[in-house]
Amino acid sequence: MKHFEVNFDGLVGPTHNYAGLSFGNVASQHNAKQVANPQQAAKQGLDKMKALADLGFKQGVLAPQQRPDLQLLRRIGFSGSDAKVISQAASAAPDALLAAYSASSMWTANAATVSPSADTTDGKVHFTPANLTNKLHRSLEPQVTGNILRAVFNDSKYFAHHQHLPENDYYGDEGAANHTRLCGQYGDAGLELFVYGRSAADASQPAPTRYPARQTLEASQAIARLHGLSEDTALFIQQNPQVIDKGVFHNDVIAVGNRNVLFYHQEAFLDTEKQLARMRQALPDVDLHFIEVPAAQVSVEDAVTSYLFNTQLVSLADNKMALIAPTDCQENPAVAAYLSDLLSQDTPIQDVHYMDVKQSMRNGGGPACLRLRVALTDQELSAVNPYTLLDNELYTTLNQWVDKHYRDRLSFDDLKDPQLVTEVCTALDELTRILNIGSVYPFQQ
Ligand code: SUG
Repeated sequence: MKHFEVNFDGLVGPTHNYAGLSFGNVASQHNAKQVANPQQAAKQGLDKMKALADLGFKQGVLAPQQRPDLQLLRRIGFSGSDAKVISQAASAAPDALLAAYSASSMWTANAATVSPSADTTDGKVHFTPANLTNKLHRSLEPQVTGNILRAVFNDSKYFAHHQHLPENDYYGDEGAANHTRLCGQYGDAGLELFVYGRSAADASQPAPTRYPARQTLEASQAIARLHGLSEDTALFIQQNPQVIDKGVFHNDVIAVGNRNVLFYHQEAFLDTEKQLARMRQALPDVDLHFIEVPAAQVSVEDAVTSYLFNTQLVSLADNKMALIAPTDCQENPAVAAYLSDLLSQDTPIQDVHYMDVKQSMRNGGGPACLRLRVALTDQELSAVNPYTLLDNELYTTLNQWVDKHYRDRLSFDDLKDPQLVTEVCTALDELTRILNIGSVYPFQQ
């Protein structure tokens, strides 16, 4: 049997904009109210997917969400025609209109947590959409995310889908952004690392004081239970609260793992040595490589602005690996120097490929935020909806679809235009046919 890690990237939706919605995410706050270019954002994302596919990796596409979320606006008291709802919200509750319009589902690292079949007791691949309770605009995603995941992984013989966790910050869950997996080969049983920001039950535990900890220990434990992971298969690690307070709102902004390699910043975790010892103990037969980036070489601030750790760490031949990094890493002198030093060392990481995903980066979303990793056997892969797997034809079709339907500038004032609602629905209706995912959106039901 063959095994693959397939990256499912979020297709950037037609309403991509800069609304400053994410307190604790430095880029989102810093770039609030800039004019966005949804067309360029979607194309940068498609180019990243194509580059990975061209390197020989399996690459999938996840559809964006329906925006604006008119159900949110109606639920908070706006009524009448869609146009009236939008114009009323624009003057009486502009923040709610911005939340309703966010294209944040593009960051599919936050779509769900996925446990591969080699780790789970029933031998199925398990999916739990993230509830994303910490931010209003993101809390609108889990239901439709679940619909989309079911339409892509649509075979109960191989895939188990769970409902998202209860919608309260006690069970705040941000999905795969706080989850990584160490293993020998993708098909071997692995160790799933769940990184949380605070304990909801025990307020005496360390927690950040400036910015929110979005993921709780209780949420991570619930996901491990739902997915049928044993005590030996799940390790719960606390993120260093001080780095959350410096803008590390998800663990994938400060650490990334792939197979036998964990690449992380010196200040990423609490009790780092103890946790590394546990990893070694849990995987005695795996030749683990812990690549710790010293704060003296790359500060947490440089990691946050460059997204050095929001890189995709991918496997090449002969147990070598490459980083898929944002071009911002080339532009930061400390990070560029670190990477050239890293490549001269004897570690599995032997190459770096740079991608321009600046439209997404300005909202705090790097290459790794834009993808959900799913490790699959060849049998499981053949049960995936084939229309969502990227090849040259789908790349061309999706580019044409973007050209036809997307605007090349979007500002807050543009969100008041009721024509945008119709434009998005027309585009998404066509997309569901391209990706053959059925009626996943509220407007189609
Ligand atoms: O949740 N930004 C996203 C970025 C998510 C990045 N994902 C990972 N690290 N995996 C967030 O903060 C900003 C939207 C705005 O301000 O318009 C936003 O939602």
